[in-house]
Amino acid sequence: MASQVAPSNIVVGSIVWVEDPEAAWIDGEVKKIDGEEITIKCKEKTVVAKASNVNPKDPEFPSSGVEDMTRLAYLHEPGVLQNLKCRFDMNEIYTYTANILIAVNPFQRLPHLYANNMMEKYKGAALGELSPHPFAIADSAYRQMITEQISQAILVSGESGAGKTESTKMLMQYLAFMGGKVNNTEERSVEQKVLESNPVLEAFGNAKTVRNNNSSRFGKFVEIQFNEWGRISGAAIRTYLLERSRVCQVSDPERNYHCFYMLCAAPSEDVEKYKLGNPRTFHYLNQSNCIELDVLDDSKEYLETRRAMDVVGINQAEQESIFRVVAGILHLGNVEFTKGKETDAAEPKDDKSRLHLKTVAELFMCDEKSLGDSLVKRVIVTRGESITKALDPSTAALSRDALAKIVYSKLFDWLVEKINISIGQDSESKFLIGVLDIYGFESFKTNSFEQFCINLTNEKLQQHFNQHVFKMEQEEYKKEKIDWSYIEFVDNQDILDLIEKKPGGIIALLDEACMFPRSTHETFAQKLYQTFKDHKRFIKPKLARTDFTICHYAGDVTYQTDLFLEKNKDLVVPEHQALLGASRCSFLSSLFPPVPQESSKSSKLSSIASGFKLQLQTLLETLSATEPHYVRCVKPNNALKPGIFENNNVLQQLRCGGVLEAIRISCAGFPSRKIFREFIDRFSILAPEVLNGSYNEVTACKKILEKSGLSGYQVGKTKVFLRAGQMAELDTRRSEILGVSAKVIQKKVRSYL
Ligand code: AD9
Ligand code: MG
Repeated sequence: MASQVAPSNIVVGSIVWVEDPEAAWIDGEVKKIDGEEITIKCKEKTVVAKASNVNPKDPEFPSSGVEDMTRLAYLHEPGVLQNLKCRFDMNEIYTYTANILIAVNPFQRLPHLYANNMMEKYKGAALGELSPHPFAIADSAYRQMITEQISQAILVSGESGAGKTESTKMLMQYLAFMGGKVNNTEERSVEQKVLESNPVLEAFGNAKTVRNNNSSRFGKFVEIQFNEWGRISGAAIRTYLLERSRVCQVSDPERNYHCFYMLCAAPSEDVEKYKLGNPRTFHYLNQSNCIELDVLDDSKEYLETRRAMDVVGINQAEQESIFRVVAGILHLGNVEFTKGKETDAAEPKDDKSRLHLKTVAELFMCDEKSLGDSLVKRVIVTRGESITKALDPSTAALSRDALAKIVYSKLFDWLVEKINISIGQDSESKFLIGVLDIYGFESFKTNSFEQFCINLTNEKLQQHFNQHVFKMEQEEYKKEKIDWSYIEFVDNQDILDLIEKKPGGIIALLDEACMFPRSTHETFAQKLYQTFKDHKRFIKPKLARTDFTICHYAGDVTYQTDLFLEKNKDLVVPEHQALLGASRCSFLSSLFPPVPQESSKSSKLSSIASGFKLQLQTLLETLSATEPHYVRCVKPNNALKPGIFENNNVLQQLRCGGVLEAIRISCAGFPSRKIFREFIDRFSILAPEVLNGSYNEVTACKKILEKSGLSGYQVGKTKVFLRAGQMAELDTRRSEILGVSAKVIQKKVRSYL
């Protein structure tokens, strides 16, 4: 971020921040200035730096930092970082940037932040009056909904393990507290069901990864509906892209979904009923050495999950079926295949595999022979003739995994739908508050289709954020006809076009490739190279044959196309469909309703990427009808440990979340504004003569401002626009005149920034 203070402010003897490859920024004293070169004596070394890499350090930086970044004397990268770190060291993990809440994950319980009476304290307090907190954001959303009668959204973002889900739970808890009813009946209230949906969805949709012991492997938008009295009257949960591959493939030291381990640790009667036992005996779990987690007691979690399922309205019979199916998936994973004696056709490897197959048939309540056949045979229809083809062992294993994945993902969707039905929607609802907990930007060593979809999500949300923070700001200035040299911001529309333009974007080309039986990831990659060879945001990496790079707003990401085609096909193998559709377990058969003839044979492809794109479009439409609030979560270290704050790591996340950019824009412009009438009501005391009746509103405002001696402000058509800090200055003067202690006012003025 460019310095806002001209380097000419830096003289010999100034204390400055200078860029450092390890610590990001270090401080020291200027010893010599030689044109563009500045020599700085830091604690451990002397650095010679270019003037553009040096920023002034605030000599009066308060030892406890500031609660709102916009109050920093110098608003630049090192200042922002110093403030966050200094607060983090005092266990103050929340900080505002105007009305964006930055939350740094403490990786430890901090009781002072979540004491019992905290929600009561935040109720009705203006944003900024109390310490920064998710409760304050939720309260402000709730109050705006009531007073302005507009739906609200709280968008929580950040990388994996940054604390999105924990923050989301606090927001929901607060909204339930504000909008809940006194409930004297047996019936569970809507808000109880909403809150208890969390442990249920976490049991089936969260897993331990290297980045987070309780990583959500799906995105979630919870829409809480309110009636005209501001009481919760319904809710809807929408989920996005559950990671399916985890059901069959777990890399060390990660885990599969929590529910599998919970079930293995269930009370003995359940374990016996489902023929389970040591999780290490199951292929879908033992690919990783990580089975138990210190932080999670699977047997306790099992009982907790069952209890939460009761609350959200999943009855005992349904719970039985769900866990029976989960157990069936584990047994399915243990069916191994080998070549038959005479042919290459796959058959179960040994008695053990046959026994597991039998158990799966029992648990799935389907015919054992049909189950076996559905794994090792395919019926191919060509020109009206059907031929049965035997699969080889490795294809049969893939078929087995495909079955496990489709059953699990349908089970997850069923849970979400069931919870939604049980909570109930209020179609008459006047307003809603949506809370979005969705995966942050991802860039790993290898990036596949999942990262591609996740990063598309982030591009869309970033555009929404840009539009809100930047475009709204500029439009307001334009509308008010005030002088404003347009601050440039990086619009990412070109990246969105590259990905989702129809026809011609990457998703369209991917769908096309999926429709042609001869396409491979090689032909797909070639097509991308040809189509986008001149696109600014697309790069063919030098040595790569099938990889491609997208220049995302948050950085370049190189994707490996190997599994793109396979992962994009949203197809249920007809044999699996027929098998499970005929299951005697009504729960399982309901997950596979008969497919209408038309669509089963039509060549139209059902594509995951296109489906997801549509889902995102709906989400963005919902969001655009709301007033957004932002919570940006930051992960201070990759060790997931308390007390460690890694500067470079944090900076990177602030950049990706657009936080630094938002600060710059907001402070470079006019962050405080007031309509004329309100301005006069508040500040006429600074120039009482304006009240004598001879001034219209505009001139009255101008008069007050002139007398105040401020400069740089602007007077628009209906509002006064003030620069950062000026509202506070006016308030201080007002309070001096009123004789009110400046201290009290100082505390209040934060809310105007
Ligand atoms: V992921 O994209 O779903 O992998 P999240 O959701 O961003 O990720 P999560 O909320 O699950 O991260 O937080 C990770 C862990 O950090 C939690 O399990 C807690 O152990 C820890 N955490 C996060 N926020 C807090 C907090 N406010 N107080 C204490 C926290 N611990
Ligand atoms: Mg999460």
